[in-house]
Amino acid sequence: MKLHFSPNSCSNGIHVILEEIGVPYESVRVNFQNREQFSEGFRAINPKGKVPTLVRDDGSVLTEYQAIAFWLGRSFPEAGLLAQDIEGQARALELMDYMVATVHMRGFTFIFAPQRFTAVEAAHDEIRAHGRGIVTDGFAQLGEVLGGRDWLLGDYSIADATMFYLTTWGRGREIPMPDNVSTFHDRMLARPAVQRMLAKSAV
Ligand SMILES: N[C@@H](CCC(=O)N[C@@H](CS)C(=O)NCC(=O)O)C(=O)O
Repeated sequence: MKLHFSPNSCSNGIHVILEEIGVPYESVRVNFQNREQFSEGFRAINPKGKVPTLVRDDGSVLTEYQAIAFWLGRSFPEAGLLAQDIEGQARALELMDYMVATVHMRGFTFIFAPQRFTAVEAAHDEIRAHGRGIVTDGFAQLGEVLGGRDWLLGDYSIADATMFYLTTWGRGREIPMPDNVSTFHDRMLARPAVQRMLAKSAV
């Protein structure tokens, strides 16, 4: 397998999942600074120009975060990163969809890239503030799900690897998060798989 990733992006979550699984894979950096995601070479692999992009051993390409995480969880059950039963799988998808489609796409993207939504510079602060509201609410909701447990669904899962990329961004932007979410982030940082991912993706 080959993961096309960009450091400190949402591909960090998939990168962690691959490290947790422990099978051999190659990681290939897509250099956003050079706008490599828009290059002909990368577009030939993923026409959407996004990471994470996973090239599987049969050469087929899988895109979209939740699909990749679900496929990895199902394909490597021995790693124990996804419940075997349909209820547990639906709960993992429910959480990941909220984290990626809402907290990331409707929250952090507004904070990081308001210029994508309007060229009117005077409106950028308002767009950023809107994003911060979505993210702050997101962390509060995720904190409710986590409660007093170590991991979102009880057992460590693909959902936790996903929350880690959001809490990393949240720490970077000093976005308030409930204590249990902040502690969750530190718990993730202590995992050897996370440390390996951070070392491999350091630029
Ligand atoms: N819906 C996509 C979103 C992925 C996404 O937004 N990736 C960002 C990095 S966090 C990206 O590749 N951005 C490059 C760009 O938009 O130019 C997914 O779930 O995989």
